[in-house]
Amino acid sequence: MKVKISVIALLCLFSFVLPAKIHSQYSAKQKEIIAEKVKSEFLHAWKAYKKYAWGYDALKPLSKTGHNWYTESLLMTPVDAFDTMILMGLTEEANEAKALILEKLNFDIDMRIQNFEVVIRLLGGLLSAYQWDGDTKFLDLAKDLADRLLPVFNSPTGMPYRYINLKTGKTDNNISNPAEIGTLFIEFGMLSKLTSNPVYYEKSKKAIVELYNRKSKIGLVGSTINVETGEWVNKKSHISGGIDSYYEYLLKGYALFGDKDFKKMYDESIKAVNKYLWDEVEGRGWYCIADMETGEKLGRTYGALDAFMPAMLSLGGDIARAKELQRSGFLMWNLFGIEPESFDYSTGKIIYESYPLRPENIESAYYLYKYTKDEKYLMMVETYLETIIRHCKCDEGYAHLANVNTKEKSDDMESFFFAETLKYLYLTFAKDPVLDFNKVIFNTEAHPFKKEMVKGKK
Ligand code: DMJ
Repeated sequence: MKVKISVIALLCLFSFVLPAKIHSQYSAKQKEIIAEKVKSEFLHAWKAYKKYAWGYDALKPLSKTGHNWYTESLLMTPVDAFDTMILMGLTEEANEAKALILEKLNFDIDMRIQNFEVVIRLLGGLLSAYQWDGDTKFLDLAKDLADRLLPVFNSPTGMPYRYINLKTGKTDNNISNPAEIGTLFIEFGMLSKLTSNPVYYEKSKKAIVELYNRKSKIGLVGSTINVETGEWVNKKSHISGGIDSYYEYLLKGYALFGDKDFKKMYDESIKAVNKYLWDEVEGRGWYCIADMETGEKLGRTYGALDAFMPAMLSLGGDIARAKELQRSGFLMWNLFGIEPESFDYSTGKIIYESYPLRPENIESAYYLYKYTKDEKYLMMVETYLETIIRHCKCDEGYAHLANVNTKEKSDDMESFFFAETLKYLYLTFAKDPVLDFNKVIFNTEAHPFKKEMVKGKK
């Protein structure tokens, strides 16, 4: 144990050096300057997409080419980026993205797609575009997409298949996970409110409830489940990728729609998560991996995806735990000069060394700043901004890091960099009321859904 403690301590000593420019206090003017800086970084990335990948799903920033996820483009980047442009006041760019989307986006394609990714990025992006821009063509596109996706719920349990063909409705892949099953409700639920058609709300609610009903006796869920038989395939419980946004949507289902079933499900679930997964090492809190049936600890890893948790905890009212966990998230970022995908917090050893421009650590500091007004969270977000610029910026756009130790880049720029990472960086410093934090609920891809759109709607 002593050896492990000293490893972390040594890593802290050698790595915990904040970028020189970071402020310790922030005047209104300084915040405005930082917000403007984020905006110009957004433009740097968007111009590169425009120049080399216009009409494709995403830019490959090193080879300077366009890239599609599937055989044809679904315009992932423009749809994901659109509401960030609106919030940043980038009218010209928003108009050109809108024209492209309305002219080219077409879902009538014989193409197999992953339901979860398409829902959080495209359905979420289109619904948000409609709410912030007002053009009903966005809503028509969202409805067309959702209608094509509905057959995913036609499994014996009502939990969705992972893949579907957009034209034929043919589904496949019956081994899914809590995140892909549960992280549909905010988008489908919102569509029901906006179209007054309850079918989307009902089917996506049934899916998440069916998953919840299969939690273990001690209240945890596992990593993978068969949506046809309802049997768990992998019983490892954690809060990381594959489970993360299932918990997020239990909470947001109540926060956005006021549906009390969701409050009950969230309260029960978070109790078990905190009882069995919360872990402390050297006076710092983390969440571990444990067996969903017994609670036996199976691993002590934390990473970039887990870092969404302080945002969720603070939205759920547990500010104290959120603050403590964010302290760990900030340490993780600084230990390596930028956060790794995953590391062992008891030894400091990196498990996955990439950094694909993820937003979660920033999102959590943003939420905590909104709730506490403590400037230390501004300092954290500025640190995140400066290190991302330093290590990920390239001549044309921004690139993932293949390795946070060597800072070697890899040839990708995910659409969530526009939808989430740059949005949270900007909103932390932007002058109110670009967006009133209390009046929106972000979907898991940071598309802000307006609570007023739900009020009084069945
Ligand atoms: C995003 O697509 C969403 O935030 C999702 O919930 C998790 N992963 C990425 C960002 O890291």
